[in-house]
Amino acid sequence: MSEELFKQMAQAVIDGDPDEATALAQQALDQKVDPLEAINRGYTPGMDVVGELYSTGEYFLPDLILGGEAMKAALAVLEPVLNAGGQHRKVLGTIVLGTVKGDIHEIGKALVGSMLSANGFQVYDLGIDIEAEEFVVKAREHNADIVALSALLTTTMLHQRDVIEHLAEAGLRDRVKVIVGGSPVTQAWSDDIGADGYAEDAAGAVVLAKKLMRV
Ligand code: B12
Repeated sequence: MSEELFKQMAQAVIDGDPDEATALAQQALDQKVDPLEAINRGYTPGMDVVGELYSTGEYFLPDLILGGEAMKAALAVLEPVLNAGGQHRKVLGTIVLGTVKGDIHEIGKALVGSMLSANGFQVYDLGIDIEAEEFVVKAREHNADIVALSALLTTTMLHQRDVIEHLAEAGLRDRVKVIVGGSPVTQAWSDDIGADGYAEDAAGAVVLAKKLMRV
């Protein structure tokens, strides 16, 4: 039964229909479908189709925007449930998170932030289009254990390296771990720029952050 619901969720994103995406998210909660599964098997595959249609020239920028709006509408319903129960646990570590300079993709980054906080991390989400210097300032201010960098463009992933260099210049690199992610990012890239780890998705980010904090 969930398979059909997942297909409808993907379709709501492909159609750029926030109302339908919201209704389906509510339906999933009513039917006790795991919200993370709804995101990973319903809405995200829809986003992938939107991306493919955009790259083949069948969709244009407004279609990307509408797809993003539909996904955000669904997350607004699902994220509070993902976050529930994460409030009173011992803090596992402090994470400064953001999308790097020149990049305004926020959906995946926000999901990573929600999952990390739901799993016991204190997360400071700086937002999108964040300068390398700002990551350094906030890492110092919050005494961060981990800086988490999102990049969705092949052009902006280069700024992940800049942040690592800025942290080193500020003398923080030996006490702050850096994790990287976003669709063009790979383990090879993470190794290449000297990051401490890469994860493919939000659940993987939690596993990685726990591993780095040795919990
Ligand atoms: C929605 C979208 C947009 C929306 C974003 C809306 C928003 N509020 O975020 C808008 C319309 C603004 C947009 C703009 C652009 N976009 Co766009 N966009 C997308 C799209 C369709 C979906 C992205 C998304 O939200 N996915 C869903 C989330 C859940 O997945 P995710 O972001 O990958 O995140 C997951 C993982 O990557 C990982 N993760 C993410 N961050 C991190 C961080 C860490 C530390 C870790 C561990 C893990 C991790 O976990 C997340 C959750 O599972 C993608 C295609 C795609 N399939 O990726 C194109 C795509 C990324 N966009 C693209 C392009 C070209 C653009 C524009 C340049 C278009 C233009 N001509 O203006 C602009 C760039 C603007 C800018 N300067 O940033 C290209 C990038 C090509 C490339 N290789 O560089 C893509 C791949 C589309 C395509 N196939 O051509 N876009």
